[in-house]
Order: sequence, then C-alpha cells, then structure tokens
Amino acid sequence: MNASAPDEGCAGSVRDREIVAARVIVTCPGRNFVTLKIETRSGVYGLGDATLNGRELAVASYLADHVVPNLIGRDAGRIEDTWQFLYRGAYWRRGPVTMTAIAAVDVALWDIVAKLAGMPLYQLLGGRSREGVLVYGHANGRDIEEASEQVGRYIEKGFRAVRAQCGVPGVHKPYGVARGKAYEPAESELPVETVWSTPAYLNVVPQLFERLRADHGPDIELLHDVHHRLTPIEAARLARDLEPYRLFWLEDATPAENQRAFELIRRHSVTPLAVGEVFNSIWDAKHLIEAQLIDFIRATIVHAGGITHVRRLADFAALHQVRTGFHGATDLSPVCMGAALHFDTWVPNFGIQEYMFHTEETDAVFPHDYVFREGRLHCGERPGHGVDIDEALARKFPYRPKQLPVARLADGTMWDW
Ligand code: CS2
Ligand code: MG
Repeated sequence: MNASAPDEGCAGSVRDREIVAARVIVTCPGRNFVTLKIETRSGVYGLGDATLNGRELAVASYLADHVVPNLIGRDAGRIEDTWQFLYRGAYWRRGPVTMTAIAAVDVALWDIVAKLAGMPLYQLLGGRSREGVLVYGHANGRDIEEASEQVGRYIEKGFRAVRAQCGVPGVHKPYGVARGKAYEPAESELPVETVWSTPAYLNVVPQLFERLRADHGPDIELLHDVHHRLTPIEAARLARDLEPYRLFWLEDATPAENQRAFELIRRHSVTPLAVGEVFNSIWDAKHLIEAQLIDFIRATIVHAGGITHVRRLADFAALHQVRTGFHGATDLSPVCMGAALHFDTWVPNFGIQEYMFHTEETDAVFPHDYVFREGRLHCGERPGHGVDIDEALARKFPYRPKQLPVARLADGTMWDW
C-alpha cells in the first residue's frame, strides 16, 4: 500500500475500513437464504446475498471455510482488489458456487463503502439514470383461463409487465405453476420428479398468449419463460408462433451452454430473447452478446460475481445494444434485490427487473427500504443498498434441506427442468 496514500477520505480512513469480522448467516424464513455480513473497525457493516437455490450449504462452506479467513484485516475499500484476489486466487475459476461467494463479498463491500461515504449505492455507481425501475410479476395458472385471470390481477395491482405461465395438458407438475400460496420450486428435501412433454407445451403456449392479448389488449408487456426445455429448432418454432402476440421477451428458450444455438432461433424469429439467470460469468454470454443473439441479459448480481463483475457485463452488453433484465425470483434474497435495484437505477442499458413478492417472514428477517409503486420498484435513499438483516429473528428459522425438481420425458429420459 502506498505509504503516501491519503489515509482519510470520503469513505473514512483505512483504519475505519479494516475488516475485523465476517460471518455467514443461513436462515429459512419461508425458504432458505444465505447472507454474508462483513464488519469493519468503524462499526459499519455490509451485507451480501449468497443464496444458491438447492445448493445453499456449498456456498456457505465456501465462504466460511475458504473466503472469510482471507478477509480479516483487509481494507473494505479495496473492492476491486478483493474481487481480483478472490477470483484469481481461487485458481479454480468461475462456476455458480465460486461466483456466488465472490458476489456476496463484493456486494457487502460496496454496501460498506457507500455507507461510509454516506450515499445510496446507486450514487456510488454513477448516479440516478431513471425514476423507478420497471418490474414484471409472475402470473400463472393451472390452465389458460386461470393464468389470464391472474394476469388481470397483476394489471390491477399496477404492473405494466407480467410473465405468464400455464399448465400443460397431460403434464403433471408443470413448470412455473404455483401449487400453493406462493410459487416455490425447491419444495422437497430430494428432487421431485416431474414429466415434460414438448409437443403438448408447443401446442398450448401460443393459445395462452392469443387469449392474453384478447383478454388484456396490446399494451401490457407479456413475458414467458421456456426454462431451458426446447431444442434450438423447437425454440425457433415457438418464437415464430408467438410473434403475433408481441412478447417483451421469450426467456431461456434453449440451454445456452452452446451459445451458437441461438443463431438458429434468431434466423427464424424477431421475438426478443432473454437468457442468463444461470450464468455466472461474462464468458457465459460473450458470443450471445457480441453476435446480438439475445436482447436481454439476465445474469444477476448474486450469481455472477457481484456488482464489480456484472457492471462489466452490463457495459459489454451496452456496446451491442443488449439490455439488462435481472433475475429476481424468490430464491434471491431481499439483499440481492436491494443491490439490484440500485444497480438498475444507475445502469444506462436497463431493460426490466424481475420481481416476485417475498413472504412476510422473509421481509421481516430482511427489512428494506425499496417500494413498489405504479409498476416500478423504487430503491431508497439510505446509504448503502438499503437492506438489513434481523439476526435474532433469522436464528428462529433454521436451515431446511430443499432441492429443485428434475424433469424427465414420458419415456424416462432425463430432461432440463
Ligand atoms: C425462474 C426461476 O424466475 C425465473 O425466471 O427461472 O424461478 C428459477 O426457476 C428459480 O430461480 C430457480 O431457483
Ligand atoms: Mg427463468
């Protein structure tokens, strides 16, 4: 460290910023969450979400056993250097567990520095680019009728964009359809086996959106999540079949390990495409973005290395007119949502933010200052990302082993859930 470097600045002194403690908090207020809390000598602390649905304890151990010992004594203000240390120093690079752990540290450090500087996180990133953040809600139904009724209820709540999913005739436990009060796919200790039928799905989805346009008109933005289930040519067919209904986006149309697969979809349709909630690095999306094979990148702060990495991804996307569309399901905690909203408030190439209501228990454990108003979420003006954790309350909700479902075809072939 340069001895002549100023010791006192807008984010306190190096001594103020010294990391003196860090701990991993696992809690289950309605569902499992993993949170990293980093404390500095000044008493200011930061929070980062480290939740990886169905693999929470892997990240908790990665943080507690391999990362936290390296944080003690570091300057919390050296956000970039810490990111580089954790990324290059791991030797084993990338992957959802590593990048979720790095993300938790990164977001906690951004939270600390913004608090010490006395500014909301969006200001530290570069200031406000918009008043409020357009969000989309999740409507679903066991059949088209029920799904359309729920879309109507989201419109009544003020949503300007709604994702719609519905049951698939002959398919037991279809993706995206709630089987209780709130939609929570990680419902059992071991994976629930579901069955998938592409023909039945390809038949019902165009009917769903024909009905939604007939019931709700041309103005509401409609989205749909294929959830990785189709081959590229099947995805191309669905994207083309949906063109009359002008979707805001068709999500995860086909698995994206082979980024070039999207060239086939692009050749056949102008339906906008979104991908990336399972991505954890800019490299997962490089060709998709460079070749403009997608319109929205969904990689989010909690799983893609935090603000420091996602900022690079967003800037790269902006060069190719690709916009952000962050993942925002209930298995991303309010800590991630808070940080994402500050990022969304700043980022120039913002597209839309997914917003699923957390349970009341979750909101009680994670008090926050963001609010929904007229179809948009508004982050608060408090220093940092505006989300806290009630540790005493968190302790009342012990971890409960849960895993995501799996999917098979009718003949037993393993498929993508
Ligand atoms: C879905 C998620 O929100 C979405 O777009 O893909 O609900 C996803 O199934 C879960 O986050 C998996 O944990
Ligand atoms: Mg999705």
